[in-house]
Amino acid sequence: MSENSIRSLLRLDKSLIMGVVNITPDSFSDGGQFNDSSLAVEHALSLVEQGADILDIGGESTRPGAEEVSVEQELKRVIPAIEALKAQTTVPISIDTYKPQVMRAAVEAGASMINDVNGLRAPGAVEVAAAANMPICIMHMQGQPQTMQARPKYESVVAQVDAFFKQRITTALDAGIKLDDIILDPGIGFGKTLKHNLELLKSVPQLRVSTGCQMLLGVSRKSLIDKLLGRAVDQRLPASLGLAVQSILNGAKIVRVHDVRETYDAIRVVEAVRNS
Ligand code: 7PJ
Repeated sequence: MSENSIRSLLRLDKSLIMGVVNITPDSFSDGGQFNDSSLAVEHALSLVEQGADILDIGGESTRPGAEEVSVEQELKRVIPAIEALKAQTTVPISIDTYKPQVMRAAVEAGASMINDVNGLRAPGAVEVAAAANMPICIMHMQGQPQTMQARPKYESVVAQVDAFFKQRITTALDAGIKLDDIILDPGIGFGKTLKHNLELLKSVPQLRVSTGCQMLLGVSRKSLIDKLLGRAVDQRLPASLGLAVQSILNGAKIVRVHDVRETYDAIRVVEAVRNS
């Protein structure tokens, strides 16, 4: 079998753009435009044209307050899309799920990365991720999507996220996941106030050194931009680009974004300066 392509990308001296492909009727930032599988595939292929390095396919919204969907429903949304994309592009596919059954089926259908907003905490998730033998993003979330923004509370958000990462790394390594395959994400907007989000964004260099892992940041169109600037979701592109650039300059390896073309340009000019 050929080397996992995301592993090769992770070794390159290059920032990676993960394009968001939501296949949900309630996904908050694309208004559910892509809730049909074939529309989602078309959208994903346009993100490839725009410069996406990785496609992140998700079938359950984890936006604050969103409802859970069943395994069957989630499979029906994501598996046909992954199969269709495998036939039409070589850009690697990440599966955005916390459900081990969906992880396993997505990997069988051709996904080559797992993106778990729940940090492999669902029963069986660590085992499925280990068996998949591929890069895995472990995200921090306080609480559950339904209630996480009700009352986020930390003594020290950075210390607690750092401790969570270390605990999850230990669990992942014990299950046989390779350290180089672990990508960490502080989970901007997942059980955090504006202050918590800003502190975490500022602490990316420190979290990287402390854990030794590569980092992924998801800031695109998030509500912290509204809290800072009072911008509706369709007015958040400039601030999203600012945060993506900030994340890359702070050492993040991957940014997860909706606006791939614009992010591509922003990041390539930053890299040109860095590599000059
Ligand atoms: C994130 C995610 C994130 C990772 C979502 C949205 C909400 N996965 N899935 N990191 N956010 N790893 O797209 O705004 O920040 S769903």
